[in-house]
Amino acid sequence: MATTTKLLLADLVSGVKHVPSNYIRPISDRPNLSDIDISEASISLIDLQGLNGPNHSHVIEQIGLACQTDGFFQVKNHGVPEATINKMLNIAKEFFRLPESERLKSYSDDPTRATRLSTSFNIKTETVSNWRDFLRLHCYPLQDFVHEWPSNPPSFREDVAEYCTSARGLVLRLLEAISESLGLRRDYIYKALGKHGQHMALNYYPPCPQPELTYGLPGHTDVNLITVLLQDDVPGLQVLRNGKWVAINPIPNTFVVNLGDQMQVISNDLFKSVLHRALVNINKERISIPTFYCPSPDAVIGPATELIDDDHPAAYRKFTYADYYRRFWKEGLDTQCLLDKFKVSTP
Ligand SMILES: O=C(O)CCC(=O)C(=O)O
Repeated sequence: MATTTKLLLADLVSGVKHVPSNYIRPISDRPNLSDIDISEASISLIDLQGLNGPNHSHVIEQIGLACQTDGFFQVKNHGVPEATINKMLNIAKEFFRLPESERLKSYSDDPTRATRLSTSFNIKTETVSNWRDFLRLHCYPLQDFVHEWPSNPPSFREDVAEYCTSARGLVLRLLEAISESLGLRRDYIYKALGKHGQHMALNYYPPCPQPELTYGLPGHTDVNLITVLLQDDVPGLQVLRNGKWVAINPIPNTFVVNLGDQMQVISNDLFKSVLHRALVNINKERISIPTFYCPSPDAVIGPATELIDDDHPAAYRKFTYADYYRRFWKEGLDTQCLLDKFKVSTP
């Protein structure tokens, strides 16, 4: 076979009939139908409209329960306008359809870059590749980063800025509700994040001729505080619940919310950062757009003092988010127990 110098998966595999060997997972680590939960019970869909009226406490209870049991929930009536969502999905699609030479202007394999197009997860450290290209953008504070973003398609910066500003508004409401559901002051989590950070990824999963051999993303937890995921109409996301994978199939105009490792730490293990993965599709490309909300690098993260007592000692030591984040990119997605390395050591 001729050698190729293609950097991005979409260009490398256009028209291939077989998954290249470096994308094939060992047999014990492939999407396996017997591991999939086909019962009806999916992840809760919570109506956020209720936060503003007499149902407020009920919605807070629903959020708290979902955070304790699944670490995942879906939201509707979330306040992000449908037009903003549609523009975001369309501009992402247009970006990944640009000619290779145009997309490659944003390419970098350096995970410390604030704006970069890359492939798989971390091609410098991983042994098996993932069936994904992604554009990663830092987006808060917006004015610090927007000038670095792609300027093609021409409305990219405007459409993405509108989306991420609105997504941030949703995250801030969720942070208040989650603080309240933990019995903390409503601004507790907001104030625990230093100057705050917001990143997003535009994930592009090309059609895959043998989806049973590989992953778009293998099982991983999110390193950040909370993720709000927008997905197009192609299924692929699965969440681990009681040892089985549960699909979260797309519902138009809703978001999937999941807690990341930092929320598990702040909640002193009351709330969970849960494994999830993305499968790929034989016929269809798929786009998903996670907004990763995070502490600023210098923020010191640890369990909320109010959640520590004799019966519930602090489960984690204090650390800076920069420390945690650096270790995440170094050790890779296959490290399922990064949180354990920040636990208070037991005698
Ligand atoms: O594509 C998805 O549905 C999940 C994406 C994800 O987990 C991630 O980007 O970390």
